[in-house]
Amino acid sequence: MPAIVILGAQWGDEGKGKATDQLATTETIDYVVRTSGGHNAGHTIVVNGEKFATHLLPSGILTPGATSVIANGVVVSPEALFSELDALLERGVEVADLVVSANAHVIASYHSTIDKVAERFLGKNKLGTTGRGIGPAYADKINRIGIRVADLFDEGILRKKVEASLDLKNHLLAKVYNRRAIEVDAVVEELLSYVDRLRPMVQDTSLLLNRALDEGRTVLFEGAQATMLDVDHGTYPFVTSSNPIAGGVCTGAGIGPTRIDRVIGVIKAYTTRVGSGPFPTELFDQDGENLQRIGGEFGVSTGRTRRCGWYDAVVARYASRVNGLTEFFLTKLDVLDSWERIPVCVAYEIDGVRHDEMPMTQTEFHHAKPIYEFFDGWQSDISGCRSFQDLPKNAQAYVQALEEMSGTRIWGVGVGPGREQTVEVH
Ligand code: 2SA
Ligand code: GDP
Ligand code: MG
Repeated sequence: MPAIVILGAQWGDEGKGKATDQLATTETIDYVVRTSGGHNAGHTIVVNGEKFATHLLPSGILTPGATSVIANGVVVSPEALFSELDALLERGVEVADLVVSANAHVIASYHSTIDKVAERFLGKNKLGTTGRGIGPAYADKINRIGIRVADLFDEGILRKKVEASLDLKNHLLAKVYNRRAIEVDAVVEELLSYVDRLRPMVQDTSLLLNRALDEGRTVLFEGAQATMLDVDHGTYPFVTSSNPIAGGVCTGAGIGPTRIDRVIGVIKAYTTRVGSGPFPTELFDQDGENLQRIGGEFGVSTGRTRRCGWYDAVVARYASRVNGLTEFFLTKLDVLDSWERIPVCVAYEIDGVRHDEMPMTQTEFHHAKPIYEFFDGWQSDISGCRSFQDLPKNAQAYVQALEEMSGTRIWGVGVGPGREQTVEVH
């Protein structure tokens, strides 16, 4: 299977890092590629009981033998890139080769400054961004005043581009946000300081990946964020500024859609969300607190508490559809071990009308009330199960019911964070 996509089917933090790592243990993966987002991602991988988190780096960086690629669709903070790499090296990890696209856009320090002041300015209407400068960097890209990795290698071009980019921003900072201007010299100097270390990593990654696929190599495209955070198909404006859906892999890597063989949607056995925005199955009671505590639901990059709710099959069907999923990887089933009865949202009620599919508008989605079906819990510890048949009958029934209502078959089920804690379904 040469080209495989792994992506988030809900609002992020479904366990994409674990799914990627799981795949790498069963297939020989030659390339692990990030195609969207930046260091706002947070993927956790537990290897031999040791916990690793990646943010900008593909989680394949922990798989020696596989080449990690940061493709053109990613926004790259060189500072974050090297501090993340150094942190792994300091822990004595054998890191994989890393390639960075010449066309990827750069996040400079001013992008995160603007991200943070804009959020503060919005007050209670804030989006709840990670403050990492993701939105402002993508805005510059679309406004055609972005800085690309290749620009760092020509000081003259870099200076002109930084000047152009800061022109309007400094005006905004002074007039709207009442802030000091950002100095061009300081920005250029900082960016130039990364050049020597970055240069050997930079390649035409579209060419690299297409050639790899021509040669029958296995390429894994690792998603960041998730379907419901997609700027086109998510809960706009409460979304990230990129396209984490399967289509984003093509634009973000420079490969055609016909090259993709498998699209795996990672989905939790319940739902979480960080930041602002609608979330129909969100719980504000003891069940929500229990999911948060038992599931350890804290942001990997910012440490923020994640909002928690029950599994939403409408979201799952929507993710199946907009991504053309070939399978789901269901994570965190073990978190539900102690419940006697588990609700699952099968449809929404919106202004008195039942909706089996995602409503067309965000106004309707904001008013969506979950219609629940209830499943018997299994009330036993499943973290030691290693095959589907090992799971208690009620857990098997829960997985089968989710599969039936979610639109795509379930390939594997996570019963714990560890590399070995996965059960294959078929
Ligand atoms: P941004 O910073 O512009 O991308 O924020 C816009 C929205 O996207 C959400 N977002 C995320 N949601 C879940 N997980 C994310 N990554 C980290 C993790 C989150 C963390 O994996 O744990 O550490 O807090 C992520 N990144 C962006 C964000 O909450 C906004 O709603
Ligand atoms: P990602 O952003 O999708 O890669 O997910 P995160 O790493 O942000 O969050 C997922 C969290 O769930 C991590 O702490 C994982 O170690 C953990 N995790 C993943 N799969 C499972 C599972 O099946 N069971 C349990 N208990 N934890 C899991
Ligand atoms: Mg995460």
